[in-house]
Order: sequence, then structure tokens, then C-alpha cells
Amino acid sequence: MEKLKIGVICYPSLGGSGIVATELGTKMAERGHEIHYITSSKPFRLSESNSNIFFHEVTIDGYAVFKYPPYDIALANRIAQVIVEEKLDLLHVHYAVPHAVSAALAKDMAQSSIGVITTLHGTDVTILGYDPALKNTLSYGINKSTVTTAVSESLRKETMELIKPTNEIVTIYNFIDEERYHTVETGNLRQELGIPHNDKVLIHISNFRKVKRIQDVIKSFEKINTKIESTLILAGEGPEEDEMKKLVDSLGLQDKVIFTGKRDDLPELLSISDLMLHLSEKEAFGLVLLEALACGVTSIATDTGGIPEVIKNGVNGFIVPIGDVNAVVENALNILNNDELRERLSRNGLETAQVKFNSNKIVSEYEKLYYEVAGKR
Ligand code: GMT
Repeated sequence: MEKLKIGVICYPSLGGSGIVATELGTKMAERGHEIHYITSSKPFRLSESNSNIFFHEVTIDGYAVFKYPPYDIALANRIAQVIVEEKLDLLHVHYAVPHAVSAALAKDMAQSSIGVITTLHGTDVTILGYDPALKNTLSYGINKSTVTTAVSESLRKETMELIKPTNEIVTIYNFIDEERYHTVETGNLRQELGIPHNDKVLIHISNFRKVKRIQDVIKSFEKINTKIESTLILAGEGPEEDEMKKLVDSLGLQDKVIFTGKRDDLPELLSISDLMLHLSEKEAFGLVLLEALACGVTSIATDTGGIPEVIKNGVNGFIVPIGDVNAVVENALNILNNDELRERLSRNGLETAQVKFNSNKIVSEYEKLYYEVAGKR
């Protein structure tokens, strides 16, 4: 089969959509396709060790006339250049706002008929889609795309109802990078983090945005910790960090809660953990839940968005209502006090990760779509 030249547009910083874009691009490069990232900086988890991977930086000078430098237009300008210079076969845009609009504009600038795939990741629809200042932008970007995909059935349905797009949207789930996510040797990590020998370890990993409801994680932990010796790891960084540190202080939990900041050793952190708490208000998929399952860690997560497509209640974890701290505590004590239950959930979780969200399977779904959109075989 002919190899493809694919332009990938994504947010390069910490966040699930950037991680998916990077891991998918890397897998496609391993399959022999040429991947051209067109982004403001090198994607955070991208290693350029594969000679099929290229990076085209988008730059913009802060000309005095601009109150807001027009990044979206500079991005369109750069995409248009790369379409022509590299003779791209298609564009894959992650996170619709503003990337799908920049891609549509680029296509027009380059006078090209290139196909565009837009992948919806979550808040591009579930938050920005309800913002009157951006809803039309989202509809326009989706309707201008050749094909739109959503990372869960829940996100697909919500987008269909909200936007009523002219084209169907297809669900392609996120996948797990099995080479990176599995139980690993952890050396002295517990000691380095100062976790007492007998403590159970609970973990929450996120980009610390309001939507993650980290206050519920901390309040649940406070109650769990009165019943069972435990430590809570809060990994990641973001806007809620200071507030959450204040909450931990006000509850007198400073010695029991570890803020690690942004870490690269997530498989190691997961491998020392007994339970993940992921209590978001909105979550289109919850990539981190899948990463935990692949490392044998079970989760308690909220009944929202695409989470129930990843976590099956009582099978590979537990689902609780949003904001229901007592339900979290009850399930957590049940899991932490019952090794047999924890092992069963963990075994089932591994199977979920390895079968339903298998990387080869999902990457092949995207590859098939790429060939269709590029009109090549
Ligand atoms: O939509 C966002 O919040 C941003 C995005 C990101 O870049 O982190 O997260 C979304 O995309 C991830 C990858 O597909 C999903 O795993 C997350 O569930 C989703 N976040 C939300 O829906 C809140």
C-alpha cells in the first residue's frame, strides 16, 4: 500500500488530545507514513527518533497593532505552506476549536482539495460548544471537515444533538500505548516520595482544571484516611493547583497528600498505586483511566460522558454519581480492604486495555479512514 503524508495539528502541551495526537502520529510513522506536526511548539511527548516524523513550527510576532496576535490565522498560513511544500495527502486535526477552522482556511489559502479529519476530544464540544461566542465556530469547523471523529460514543451523540452537523460523526476510541503503560519496576520511588511502608496509595492524575473536581478527590481521601492508613498522590499541574493546596492545608492533610507536579514517570507512579480516583464533572473519555487499567490499577470514576465506556461498574472499577463523596469512600474502602476484589478488578481492567482499547486495533481504524479520506489505497 502507498504510504501517506499526513499533516497533524494539535495542542502540543500537557493534555489528553495532544498525547493522543502524538502517540497516534508515532504509531503511524512506525507503519511507514510521513507525519508532519504543525504546532506552536514540539508536542510534549514527541520523540523525534523516527525519521518519518517532522515538526513545522508556527510562529507569530506580537506586532504592536494586535491586541491579540492572530495565532489561528498564522496556523492556517503555516498549514497552507506545508500542504504545498510537502505535498500532504491529508490533514488530521485534533481538538476542533480553532484547529478545524484553521484547517478549512488553510485549504482555501492553498487552493487545495485535501481531505481533513477532525477529531473531537471533549471540551471542544462539551464546554466550548455551549459558549455562544464559539458555537458557530465549532459547527463551521465540523461541517467543513471531510470526516469528524469523536473519542467516545457519548461525545459523538452529544455533538450530533448539539450541532446537528451535515455529515455523520464516527466514534474512534482512544487507545493505550502498551509499550509504555504496563506494570514496571519502581525502585525506591515510594521512599523518594516519602510514602510510609504500610500505606495504601491513592492517585489522581490530571491537568488540574475545575472540571476535574479535585476537591472531591481530597474530601474523599480525608474520610478514607481516617479508616485506612493511606497516602494520596496528586500528579499534574494546572489552574486549580493553588486552591487544592490550600484545601489540603485547611484539612490538615499536608503529611498525607503529595503534589508531584507534572511527571514523566506515570507508569512508575501508577505501579506504586492501589487505586485511582477520577471524579470529573465532564470527561469525554478519560485517557488516564485507561493508562491506569493498563498498569493494573483499578479506578473509582464518575458517571459522566465517556467514562462508563471505559470503566464498567463492578467489572474493572466502580462508577459513582458526580459529587457523591460518600459513594467514593464506601467503594474505596471496599476495594482497599479486599485484595481478592482488587485483583479481580485489576485483571478485568488489563483485559479492557489490551482488547477493547488495543493500539493496533484502533490505529488500524484511523489508518483505514486516512486512506479513505486521502482517496488512496
Ligand atoms: O477536552 C479537554 O478537556 C481537553 C482534552 C485534552 O487535551 O486534555 O481532554 C479531552 O481529551 C482527552 C483525549 O481524547 C480525553 O481523554 C479527555 O476525557 C477529554 N477531557 C474532557 O472531556 C474533560
